[in-house]
Amino acid sequence: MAEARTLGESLRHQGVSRRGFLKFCAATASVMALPPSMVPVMAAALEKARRPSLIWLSFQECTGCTESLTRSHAPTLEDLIFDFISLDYHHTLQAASGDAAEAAREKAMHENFGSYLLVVDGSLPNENNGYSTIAGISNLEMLKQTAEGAAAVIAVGTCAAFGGLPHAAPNPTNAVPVSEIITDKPLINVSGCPPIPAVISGVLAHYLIFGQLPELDALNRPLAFYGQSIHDRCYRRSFYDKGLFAETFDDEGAKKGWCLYRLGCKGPMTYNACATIKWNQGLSWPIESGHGCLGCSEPNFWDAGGFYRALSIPTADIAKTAGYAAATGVALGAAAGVMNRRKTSAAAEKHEIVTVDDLEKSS
Ligand code: FSX
Repeated sequence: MAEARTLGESLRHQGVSRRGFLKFCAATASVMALPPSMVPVMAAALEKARRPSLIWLSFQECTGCTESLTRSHAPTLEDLIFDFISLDYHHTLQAASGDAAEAAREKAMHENFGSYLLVVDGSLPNENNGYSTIAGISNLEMLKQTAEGAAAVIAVGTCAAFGGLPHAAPNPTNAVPVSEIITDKPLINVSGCPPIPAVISGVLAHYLIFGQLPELDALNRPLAFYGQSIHDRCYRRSFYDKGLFAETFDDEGAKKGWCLYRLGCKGPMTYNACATIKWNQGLSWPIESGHGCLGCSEPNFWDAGGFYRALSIPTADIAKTAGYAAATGVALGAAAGVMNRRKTSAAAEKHEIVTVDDLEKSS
């Protein structure tokens, strides 16, 4: 259960040194894109903060979000974060099972009413309440019960944020995101299938430090992590700007690390921090491994017309634009960018993925 002592006291009790604590604050500030001047402010705020109770509910999902969190390296930011919170209920990580597990959830809700954090992964079956249950309680009912006393709700993963895989056609359970059920609480979407673990912990750290959710984008995602597209920060971007594209996964262009746009990369329509934070302890990320971005942090990415279909500028248009750009000295990136914005602006505003096929159907 949440402890009365402050985080500073709790960390000292666990033998975390002052130096280790400040290193944690500096790493967290960097992940959250905060200036170094914020480190002492964070340290002071965290010292005084009390470990909040956190209840984590998992509904229709693949457990990838929890896997992502547990695959983070050690000693981790995430380890420290879990010293900073009291994780009172989590199906996969808790030791208790059966009645004892449910009793822990009820105790945490009761003792911390109004102040605990609720994390949800997975979407909600909104059609057949018996489709997915925990301890005989439907997912819908458990979410409503648990959200009632929560200070804020964090929807982790694209399933909880936008419906995700269970929402994909034909959506047999009428899966809906958390935001369609809980409308009277501060709610943040940490999308991605799965999300980057440092983004999950960064959001938790922000809440602990500032006592509120961070600044959000139009889809309720933290701007610090979802404020720029994959395309904007991609290290292959210079090849896109020069009109150099891989045409197959094993051609000369692919071997030279050229842009994966024509192989279906959804980077231009996808907002996430993979290009900067990366995965596997910052080792690599999909595009660095030679595979285009699937757009997994955007709504409807499973139904968006094919992971390997190119986005909205048909190949012929790219060629035309490249010719025009070469002839006039206008950079392809700028010209293609204008074309891309014009053709997809309505969808882009909603951050939806639009493929060539979609455009051809609608024209
Ligand atoms: Fe969904 Fe997460 Fe993808 Fe899986 O909990 S976001 S299917 S990684 O597990 O919810």
